Amino acid sequence: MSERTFCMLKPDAVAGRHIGEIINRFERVGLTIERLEMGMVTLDQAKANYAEHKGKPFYDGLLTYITSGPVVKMIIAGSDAVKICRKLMGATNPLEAAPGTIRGDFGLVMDANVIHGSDSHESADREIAIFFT
Ligand code: D4T
Repeated sequence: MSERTFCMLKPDAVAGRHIGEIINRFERVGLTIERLEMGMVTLDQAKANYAEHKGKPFYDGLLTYITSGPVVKMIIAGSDAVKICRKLMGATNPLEAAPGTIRGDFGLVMDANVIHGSDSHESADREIAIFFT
């Protein structure tokens, strides 16, 4: 069944000039880039997106990092888009992400792990509402 997910290329992906190569990975499996916008994440958007991590030791650094430079926000559509995008992204920690995955190929450390993608349909709806108001 076709569905939509939210993905964001984080500041390190943009600064590293990896936008084209990463987007290509979604398109070549047959997913559709339905909406795309480059810009800064506001502090309010960052807090809303990472509410589940509030109080954790890495929370403040996460907010600082995600608001530190331009990102690319996307709505990606296709069959099982949520799961396929997570599979292409690889494990959260680049140290564990397999070679061939986005984080495995472009990431080095957890603090700057290249890309964010919704982990469920509910998160996708919530995150699309946060970032595409
Ligand atoms: P995002 O949300 O960025 O797609 O990542 P994940 O869904 O794969 O992972 P997450 O929510 O657990 O982590 C969000 C974000 O926080 C950073 N992080 C995470 C960190 O710096 N230290 C940590 O211990 C954890 C768990 C990396 C991604």
